[in-house]
Amino acid sequence: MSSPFLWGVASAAFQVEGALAEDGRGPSVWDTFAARPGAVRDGHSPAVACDHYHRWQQDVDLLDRLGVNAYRFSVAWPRVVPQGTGPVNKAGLDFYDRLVDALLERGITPFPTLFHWDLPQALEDAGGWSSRDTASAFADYAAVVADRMGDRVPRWITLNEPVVHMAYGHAFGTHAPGHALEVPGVLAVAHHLLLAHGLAAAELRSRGLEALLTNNLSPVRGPQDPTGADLAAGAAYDALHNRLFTDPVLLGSYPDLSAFGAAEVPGVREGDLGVIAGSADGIGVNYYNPSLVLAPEEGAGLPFALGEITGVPTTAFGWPVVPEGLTDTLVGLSERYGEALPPLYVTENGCSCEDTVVDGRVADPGRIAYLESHIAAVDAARARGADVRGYFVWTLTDNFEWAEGYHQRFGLVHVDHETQVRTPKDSFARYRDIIAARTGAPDSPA
Ligand code: PNW
Repeated sequence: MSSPFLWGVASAAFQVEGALAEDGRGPSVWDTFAARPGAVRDGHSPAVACDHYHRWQQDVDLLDRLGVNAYRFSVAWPRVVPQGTGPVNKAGLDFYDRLVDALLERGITPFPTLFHWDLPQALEDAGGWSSRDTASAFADYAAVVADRMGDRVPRWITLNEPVVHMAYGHAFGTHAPGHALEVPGVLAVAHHLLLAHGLAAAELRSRGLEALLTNNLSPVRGPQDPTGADLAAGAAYDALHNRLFTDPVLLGSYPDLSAFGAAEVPGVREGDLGVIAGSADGIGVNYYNPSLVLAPEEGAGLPFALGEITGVPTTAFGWPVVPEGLTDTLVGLSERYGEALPPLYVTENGCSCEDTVVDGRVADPGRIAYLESHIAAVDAARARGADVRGYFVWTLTDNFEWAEGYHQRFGLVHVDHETQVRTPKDSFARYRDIIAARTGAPDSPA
């Protein structure tokens, strides 16, 4: 019997939980980074976020009302292993254990992610993702969590969006841990993230569990009349954004990174690619928008430049709305990787939109249009043969949007961050109706 198509929503521990110093949680790189003046817009604090750590039952009730059959959340490494390695914090594991049971009681499949950017600060102090040891620490932590919940949770995502964590956290310095490394240092971070995935996948699989890797993918658009230099720039961007983490896992080799002046990826030891190759039982795709890639100016630091996609609507975040980009991404993966590609899951898709309160209702027509068009884009990809097994809206509740603080609202549920009152938006009702209409015949791409 094939399992039903998963209709879900996604969240991440640091963005919703709050309670950063409760029940033995250790500090993470995001606790530290968010406290730096200027790091988060208007100095917004993640200390409370959606207070999900205390209000999780209310949030599970919302999931139940929404009618999802799956929920993607992340486990906070610093709650489970506060110092990154060493003693396990039972209270931390208990929290996720209760959440898993509450989801299962309502027929909702838990779809956890083990790392959504909240590295224990103690590991950062020991070198973070620039250190190979962080990869083995991650595998040990994955084993601890799997031993506790693997009896009820068969499918695990190891890392969320390593490309964004690498680029924003370690090259631009706009996300935690806030480093601005040169190309070799950035690529070493990438390799250690991949190694972490591979080692954790081995732990999960040895327990009979599935290991998935989720990344942010962004199909490359060129200018109307591309030159050879534009095409070369597009290929370089594609290698970095879309292939750096996928090629090693699916093909066992790194893409050509010579445009970045990197003859090889630093830190790769004999046997590493063997650990990484074939280590995914599914690929999670987080899709928000395509990228317009152009030839760089002479003497620019990177082999590409990013342009602005015009002529389409934009979200409140300023991101262009291009649903066909999701079809292109899913079909493109199938074409590029063929038989080597495991099942696909759209593990995040959604938008930051302006909400208007009308008669106590939160109207968000922009989000409804976004979701409808992107769900249609998934259908189109499935009709063209892409093996897509699930779709997760980012996100359930308006939450802490990293360096943007509470300014970007991606939720199906409005959260008043003063009172923590949750109000389902119009898009919540619309998504509920879509799910209800389609869970009758879940596997038909209709
Ligand atoms: C993802 N970009 O982050 C993350 O997985 C979520 O935690 C986040 O809330 C969500 O998307 C919305 O931003 C991204 O600038 C951060 O391309 C930045 C980008 C993409 C994704």
